[in-house]
Amino acid sequence: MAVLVTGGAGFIGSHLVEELIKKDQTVIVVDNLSTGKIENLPCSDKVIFIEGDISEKGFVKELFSFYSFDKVFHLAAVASVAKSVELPEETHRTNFDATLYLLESSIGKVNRFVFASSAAVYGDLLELPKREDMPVKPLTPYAVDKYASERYVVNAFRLYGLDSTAVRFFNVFGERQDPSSPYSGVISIFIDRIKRYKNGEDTEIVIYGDGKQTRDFIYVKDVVKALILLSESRDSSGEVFNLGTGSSISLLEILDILKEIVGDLPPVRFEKERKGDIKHSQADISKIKSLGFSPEYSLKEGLEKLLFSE
Ligand code: NAD
Ligand code: UD2
Repeated sequence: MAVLVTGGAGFIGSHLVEELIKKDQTVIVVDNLSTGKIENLPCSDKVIFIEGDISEKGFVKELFSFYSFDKVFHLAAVASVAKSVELPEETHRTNFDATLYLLESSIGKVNRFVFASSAAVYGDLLELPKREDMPVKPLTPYAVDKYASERYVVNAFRLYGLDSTAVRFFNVFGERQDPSSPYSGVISIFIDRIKRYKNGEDTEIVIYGDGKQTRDFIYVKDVVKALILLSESRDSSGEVFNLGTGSSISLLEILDILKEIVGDLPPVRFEKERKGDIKHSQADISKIKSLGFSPEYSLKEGLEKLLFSE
């Protein structure tokens, strides 16, 4: 039986697909290519790409009537918080309705269902590090949809016996993360600017606020390792897990590491702090560690890989 990866042509999804085919799985990728790219996918006869929109109920039904899936990794989403604020109804269809369509189709048919949630569900509550049993405060349509989806996902275990798990990603970085929007992951933007600068372009790094804000950055290969582990563990059913490294670092400290690796950096300009920005974020990862997970890559190793990749 095949494995379904929704959003498999996106940043994180494409790394997951790569790893699944190394494990000799046949992978069906469903993606509407709204932000994903076909070039992100490995060329392999183990990958079947279907262009489609998971917010169309008929499409999801047809997909499940045509294929049998052993596992579903549901990663497709409108991942931009800014877009969810701008277009709440449209993004809700992908970020929430589609989760229900996939869940309903999976009950009684699929052996494992893993859903990509987000640390955004914690909002701006101050207590750190974040544990899964702490209160949540979803502040944007994106965060509300992620939280509602994850409740449906984990409840599907209790109510219908679907082995389902929700994973709250903290700040993921790595190859193929698109740096083109100001709301793209900050590391992808920094690396893009450094590469341009090295190529002689007139460019700069912008820091919003004082640069002392901290985040828990996890390298994408470690995210993939965790997703596969969760999909193989019986103890993860009906549970929510944080996924980060368990430590956080400030933007200024990241710039120090980057300087250590590449020598000189583009000029740095400080801008006003962004509205809605949270100051600090850090995951408590004891729960996922108890299943045997530990991150393999240090931030510096991840940054080096990114800097020296194409
Ligand atoms: P991405 O935008 O690269 O990937 C999302 C993929 O979903 C894209 O390929 C896009 O084309 C596809 N997609 C969007 N709407 C679709 C639809 N209606 N039908 C079919 N495909 C659709 O983003 P990513 O960073 O790889 O994020 C993957 C998942 O992880 C998302 O659910 C995101 O919310 C979550 N997440 C990411 C981060 C991060 O740091 N990157 C943090 C928290 C959560
Ligand atoms: C992440 C998610 C977002 C949402 C949020 C919830 C990403 C890309 N974004 O936002 O979707 O889930 O968490 O809390 O994963 N910054 C700069 N210069 C830049 C770009 C960013 O200073 O050129 C700052 C930005 O203002 C913020 C920090 O860097 O303080 C991290 O920004 P981000 O967009 O990478 O991630 P975050 O945590 O704000």
